[in-house]
Amino acid sequence: MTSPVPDRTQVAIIGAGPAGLMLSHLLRLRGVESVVLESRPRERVETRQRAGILEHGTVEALREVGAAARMDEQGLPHDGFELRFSGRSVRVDMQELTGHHVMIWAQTEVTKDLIALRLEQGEPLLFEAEVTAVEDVETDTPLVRYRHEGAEHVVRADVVVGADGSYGPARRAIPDRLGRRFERVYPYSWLGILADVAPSSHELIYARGRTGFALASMRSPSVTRAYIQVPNGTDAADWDDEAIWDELAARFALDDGSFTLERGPITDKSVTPMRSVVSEPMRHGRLFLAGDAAHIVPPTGAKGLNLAVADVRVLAEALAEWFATKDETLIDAYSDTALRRVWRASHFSWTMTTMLHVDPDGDPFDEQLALAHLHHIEVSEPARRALAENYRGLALGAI
Ligand code: RFL
Ligand code: PHB
Repeated sequence: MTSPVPDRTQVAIIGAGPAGLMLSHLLRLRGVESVVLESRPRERVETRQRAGILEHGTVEALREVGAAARMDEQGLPHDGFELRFSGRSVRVDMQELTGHHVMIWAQTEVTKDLIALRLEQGEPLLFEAEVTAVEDVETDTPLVRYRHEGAEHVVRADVVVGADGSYGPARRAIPDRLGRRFERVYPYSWLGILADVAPSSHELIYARGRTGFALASMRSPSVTRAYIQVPNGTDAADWDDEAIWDELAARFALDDGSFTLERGPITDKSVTPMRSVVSEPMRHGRLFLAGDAAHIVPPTGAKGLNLAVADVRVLAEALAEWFATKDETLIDAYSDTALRRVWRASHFSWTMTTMLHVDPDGDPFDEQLALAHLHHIEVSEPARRALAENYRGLALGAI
């Protein structure tokens, strides 16, 4: 049976998440062909509730590839965010402290626009195409095997990119003896909700409540996104709507009574475990890893999607240079270059996570350290600036 997409290409990309889709567009702009294979149906990829915050570099990349029109019209630029603890509030003014803002624009919308553009361009992107093996990555003609509509197919390429998320097969093509894996599992999870009600605050609120973390975010002026810390193993169905709103209200409460939480119908509930993983190196022979395939951060720092896009911005440049000149300098540097940002983001995400969550196995000493950290941010402008600089993300090349 003939393959539904070309069976020979320059770059075979596994995964149509933000990393794979963005890479396909950046490569096309640089004159490099690619094929994108995605195991899930299109509708599933476009509706998975995930990230909400885009750094400036991610916004720029969407503009560069021509997938920013809706974001520029409907996205919500945010100049700052709030931290709450001990019944009081501190504002971190990113714009004033760093000269940059971030954009609220959901991952679902990012992927919708990247997919629509790719299909409009008539470029190869196949859904329900599950990659089952990545082979020959130590040769000049690596290949991927995939299954589509019950038939087995092969794509041969010059390069394979594993942008297949945290459970994809690409990483397994790197022999264990050549790599290292670093992992931190946190002793809590997030219960996330979407609700048809206007956000209670015009900026995000990250709160360390007495009983745990809470985050107030949004998807639009009429849709609230919020999260609360819950024990690992929690089933979302065990939380009824009233209990979620009560817990959010308690964790965001201010001593002066000035905060009111708006409640409304909850349309989506899900639980996300909190963990951090880094797999090194991000390259083996002709296989390159990008995004969650190589690293995961807990969402407290809003870095996952932004790291995925930063990886492929570096990778697209490196691959384009190599295809054009056969100069290997940039592709050889890819893993180290990407990992410097990954570890910066891992440290920042760990800092935000431990500062704002209540560790169920912790003791009063841990509690006081977290509060001392928050208090430092409250009283010190340099401390706020460091936090703001990490949150809005360092420019490409600055790390
Ligand atoms: P993805 O998005 O997981 O995409 C990988 C794709 O690969 C496909 N795949 C395969 N395809 C073919 N064959 C196979 N064998 C395959 N195996 C897998 C998958 O179906 C999938 O479509 O990874 P990518 O592109 O690296 O993007 C990473 C981001 O999705 C992730 O880091 C963020 O969502 C993390 N994240 C956040 N990041 C931010 O930057 N800001 C945020 O505010 C933020 N909030 C969040 C988040 C993640 C969350 N969850 C649910 C983990 C909030 C939450 C709750
Ligand atoms: C979200 O809006 O989903 C969101 C915002 C900030 C985070 C994590 C998630 O840190």
